[in-house]
This record gives sequence, structure tokens and C-alpha cells, in this order.
Amino acid sequence: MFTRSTVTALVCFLVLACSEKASKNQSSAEFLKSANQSLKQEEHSASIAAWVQANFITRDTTKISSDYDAKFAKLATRLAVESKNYQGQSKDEKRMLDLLLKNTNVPSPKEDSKNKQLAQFKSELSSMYGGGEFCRTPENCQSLEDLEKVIAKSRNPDELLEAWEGWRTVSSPMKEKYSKTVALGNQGAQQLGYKNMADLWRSKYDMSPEDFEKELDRLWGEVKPFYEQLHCFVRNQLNKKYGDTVVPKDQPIPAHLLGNMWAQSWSNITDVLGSDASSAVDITRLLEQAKYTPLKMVQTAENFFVSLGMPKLPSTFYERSLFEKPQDREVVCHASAWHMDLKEDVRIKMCIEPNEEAFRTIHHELGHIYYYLAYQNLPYLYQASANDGFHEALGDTVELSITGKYLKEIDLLAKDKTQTAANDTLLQMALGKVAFLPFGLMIDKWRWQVFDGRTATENYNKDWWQLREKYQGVAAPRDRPANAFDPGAKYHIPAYTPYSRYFLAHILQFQLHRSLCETAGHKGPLHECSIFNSKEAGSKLWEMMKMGASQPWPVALKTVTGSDKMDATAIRDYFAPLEKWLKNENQGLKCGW
Ligand code: X8Z
Ligand code: ZN
Repeated sequence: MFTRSTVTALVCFLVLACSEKASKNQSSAEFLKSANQSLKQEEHSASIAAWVQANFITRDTTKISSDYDAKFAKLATRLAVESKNYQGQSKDEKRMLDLLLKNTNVPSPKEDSKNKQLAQFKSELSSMYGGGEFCRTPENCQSLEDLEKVIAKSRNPDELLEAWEGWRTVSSPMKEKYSKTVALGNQGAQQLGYKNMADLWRSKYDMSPEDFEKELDRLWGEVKPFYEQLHCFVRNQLNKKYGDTVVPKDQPIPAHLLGNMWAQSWSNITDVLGSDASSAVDITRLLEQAKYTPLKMVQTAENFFVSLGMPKLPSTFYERSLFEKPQDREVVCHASAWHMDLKEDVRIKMCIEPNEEAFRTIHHELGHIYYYLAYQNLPYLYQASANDGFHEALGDTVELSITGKYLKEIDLLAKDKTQTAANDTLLQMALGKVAFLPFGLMIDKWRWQVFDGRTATENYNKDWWQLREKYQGVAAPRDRPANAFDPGAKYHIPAYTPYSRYFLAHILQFQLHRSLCETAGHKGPLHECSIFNSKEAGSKLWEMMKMGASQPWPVALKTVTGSDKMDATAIRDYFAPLEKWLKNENQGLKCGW
């Protein structure tokens, strides 16, 4: 007879690496219960240390955070290895065991010294990015935020180039350390039975790693023709502004001219693109006129979620979050949302500027926060979204509802202001959402190559730019120095945050928006729909959020959209009038690069 303990004994015998606990005939249920509890506890401690590091970057806080991370990683690795000794009696148990195996992004090797080394390098990389400055002279230094302002506002190619190259001086010293973390993380992944970290990262989507890669390419194929039209239009306008020498008509666009440090969103250059785009509602101006403080911006975003029937944020959120860049110390300014105790202690950390980009990002961050609150009562391993794209999509879905009509409702936009032409609004939105797509895709394409060894350390930069050109049609403004490590100048590379999630989110948010608008009873073009105040739309979203990671993502998607497939028809529908307009504008131009 096959009892639970016989199964355990058999598996133990087969893998020859039976854990102490499994050999004591612990059931899957008991093992999972204790794993959920201990991971929750260790993560809480590690989050506190990481929060302090990110809010007060010093040598010492970097070390403290690294020590806690090493402790957490050691536990996560031990449990992941042990999970293989169990088979699980129910669907639920099987799912949790699988999640346990995939619980980390950079798995630690089980050897103590390697585990500590990996945690130390990761923590140091994080501080190098967060504290990074470009110094012309020791007395004249600029932070990332200073340099980003130059890239957003200057229209002088020399000034732009200096800021662009300046920020990238911060990342070249990261290269060797990064390369060492790749080697260690790959060893950790192999000890769990994966070929490498790329194999692990692609295996988190309820399908095989190969199918996931195909799925991303399929979705990209659906939006690529539209991206090419947008690229063509923008390049032509930039060519008119800067001339043939700076912007050749048939080449990739130089990356320093697109208004964003990484050329991932182009919404800051509407003035260069002609009157159509720049006549869209200027939210930055509205926020300035109404004297919105960072706090007011956060409260306004909270109010949107509350209007959907979601709870008010706990008072500790306001007491413990960081909204403004402190003048007296170094902090990691890149916006993030934290679930400290995996219950009600939720916080954001963000250096809020009173502008549209930050206003949108606050909604993005609160999407994470509300997700945390929705699933806080689930076991640790289910405290995540259906796949990581859903977590990134949630706040963006709400953000798509920041329409002219909504801005009038909250008295930011004057009630008698005439409606902006559809095209202007759509172009403005496309410069943010559509320009992002190939960037969202290529970051992990690069990492997969690095992790699986196709890209060696000496080719990091060359292969990075090859992918930037291939997918985005964007190029380095001039030859890069031999020691350059430009990937490291993007937060998610030193932070080891996977990036395919943002690509998925940019597809999913339009799918969710389209369905929620229908639920809210909206009639008319999708870009005019706001789900503000719709309790029906809110309750559908909440239902999905409450599920956390307890079900495969197609089930979660179905609760809101009725469909279990990701598809790009929603984003194409949303922008359909613009696509038509762009094709017309681009007539006679040679598109592509
Ligand atoms: O990193 C973020 C969020 C935090 S999860 C601010 N985003 C990506 C980025 O900034 O590169 C949001 C959009 C893409
Ligand atoms: Zn996010």
C-alpha cells in the first residue's frame, strides 16, 4: 500500500538527498505549513533591513541588509531543495511546492561562503545604483534625478549627450560584480534542477519556459507593426528638429533625444513632435496650478482606489512611507512598493516630483499596495499575483482611467474646458505605453542570453546595444567606451528585478481596462473610459486580487475578462484611430531601421 510515508521514503531514496524533516515522515501539508511560516518571518526581518538600506544608504546599512538577505536566501534555498522530497496530496499542495521551488529570482548556492558572497554583491550593487552620481569635478556632482530632468527638458543635443553619458559612468564599475552574481545565481539555479537562471525565470508562468518565450514573441508580433509606425513618425519629427547629422532618416534613433534616460517612454518630447501631441491635457501644469504636494498626489490616487470600493489605506502607510527625496542622505529613489510584514504594514518609497509622470507612477505603486492588502490573509507562498505581470498591470489599469472627464470630476481640470481631440490624447498615451513595449521585451532577452552563457562578460555591452537596436530601433549616441556597462544604468539590472513582467503588464492593462469599462457600463471609445466610482468594476478587480497566486494566471484573467488568453487586441483597439492617423502621416517616408 502506498501511504504518505512510503511515497516520501521512495522519493528520498530516489533523490539520495533526503532532508532531515522528510525522513521524519513529515507530510507535505506539515512541511508547507512550516515553510510558509518561516519564510514569512524571515522575509519580514530581511524587508526591514532592506528598507533601512534603501532609505539610508551607507556602508553599514548595506552590510546589515546583505546579512539578512543571506539569512533569508539560505532558508529559501534549503526549503526549495527540500520541496523536491514531497509530492503533495492535493492540487493546492502541488502548486505550493512548485512555488516554493521558484520562490527566489537569484537562488543562492547552498555553500555558506557562496551564499554570503552573493548577498554581499547584490547589496553592494543596489547601493552603487542608489547612491550613484555623475561628478564633473569632485565638487560638481549630479544625481540621477538631476540628470533625468536634463534629459526630459533640454533640447540641446550636446547637453543631452553629457547627461546621458554621465549617468552611464555610474554603471561601468558594476560590471565585474554583476558578472560574479550571474555565476553564483546560476550555480544556485542548477542546484535546484534548472539549467540556469534564465530557465528559472521563464518557468514562472504556468507553462514551459520555451512556450513562455514563444508567448512573448507572439504578443510582440501583434503590436510590432503599430510600434514601427510610431517610431517612424517620431524619428521624422526628430529629424526635422535636429537635422540629418544628429538624426539620420534611415537609422535607429539616438537614445539621448527621446526625453527619458533609457528611451523607454517618450512622453516628455511632445513639444518636438508638433502641436498635435502637445495640445493633450497637460497634467503637470494642472498639478502645478492646483499646488498639489506629493502627499496630495498620493491621497488623490488612494481616493481612486477607494472610489472602486477598496478600503482606505492604513494610517501606518502615511506614517512610514517616503514620498520626498531627503536632502541630507542618500536613498534609492526608484519608486517601489513594500509589503513589510505581509499583513497591513505597507509602504511606498518614491522621490515624488509634482509632474504627470510621478502622478501616474503613484497609481502604479498603489496598485501593488492594494494587491498586497487584498491577499494578506493567504499563506506566504500565495502572497503574489497570478503571474508577476498582473502585479505590474494593476495600478496601470487604474491609471488608464485618468481621463479628461475624471480630471474634471476631481476639479483638477476646469469643467468648461473643451475636450481635446482624440488623436492628441492617444499620441500622448502611445508615447508612454507603446514606445515602452520593445524596451519591456529586450531587457530580459538580454538577461536570458547572459544567464545561459550566450553572452560572455566581455560582450555585455555589445549585445545590449544589438538588442536595443533590433527591438527598439534605438542606438547609442556615439561609440561606447570599452569598459561601459550600460545595462547597469537601468535600476532593474543591479536590483535583479525581472522585466518581462512590465511587457506583460503593458498588454494586460489594456485587456483589463477594456473589460472593466464594459462592466462599468461605458459606451464609446476606450480612451475616454474612466472606471472612477464604479463599484462593479472594483469588485471584479478585487476578486482577482484576492486570489493572489493561488490559481494559474489564466483563471485570474478569466475572472475579470472572461478570457484565459493574453492578447494584444485590446491595446490595438484602444489606439486604432491613432494607428490610422500615423499611417497617413508617415506616407512617403521610409520607415524601419
Ligand atoms: O520599475 C517600475 C515601477 C516600480 S515596479 C516604478 N516600472 C518600470 C520602470 O520604471 O522601468 C514601471 C514601468 C516600468
Ligand atoms: Zn511596479
